[in-house]
Amino acid sequence: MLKFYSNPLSTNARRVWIALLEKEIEFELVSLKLNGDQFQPDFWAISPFHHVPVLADGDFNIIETLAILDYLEAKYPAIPLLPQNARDLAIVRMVQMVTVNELTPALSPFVRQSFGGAGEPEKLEKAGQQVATVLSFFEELLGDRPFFGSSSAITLADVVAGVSVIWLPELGLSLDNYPKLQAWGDRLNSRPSWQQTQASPELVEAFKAQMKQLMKGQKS
Ligand SMILES: N[C@@H](CCC(=O)N[C@@H](CS)C(=O)NCC(=O)O)C(=O)O
Repeated sequence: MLKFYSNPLSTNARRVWIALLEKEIEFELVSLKLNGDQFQPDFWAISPFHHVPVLADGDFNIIETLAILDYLEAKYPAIPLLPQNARDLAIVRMVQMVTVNELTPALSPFVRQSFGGAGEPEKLEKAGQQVATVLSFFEELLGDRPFFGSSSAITLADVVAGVSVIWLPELGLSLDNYPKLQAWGDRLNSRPSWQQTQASPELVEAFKAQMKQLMKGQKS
């Protein structure tokens, strides 16, 4: 059986977890705490950059979220998460890559701030503009369809972008100017795969408290 190395608070691992559930693939969940256990030799041997997620299929270990998603799609095509036609496939890839290359780095100063880090107004302003550019691009690309690149079924674009976009309000980044994305986020959040992989509020609060302590240590 597939082994899925994860952590309940990892956005990257959540993407793989959602894909596994959406595709109804059986797997064994191995949960890491990421409190140093990712540096244990056994795990380091399968994940050379000590990150989750990792998917182990027999003796084949796959790292990198997007590679894992592609592997699952190719090996388990019965419930597809990628469209077939060229235009929609390009939409899915654009959304995936813009999420990873443009949105994720822009969120760093907001994440820092949410953990009590020093707010750096210039950085926040610039990053806020970048987030707005991404959201406008996504709003346009989604159009009147329920999912990115599909009128009928969830795609890997929804899985990858959704996990980040639904988090934005918690970081103080409103979705009010993006009604289509807001409705799309609600649609994703109501799916069993999203609800099942939602980290518990207790876990989130404990993590925030731990990060705030760390930030305090860095300031003093
Ligand atoms: N590019 C990797 C990034 C994975 C990543 O950054 N994972 C984080 C959790 S979201 C992690 O394992 N951090 C622990 C560490 O780096 O020691 C991917 O897309 O899978």
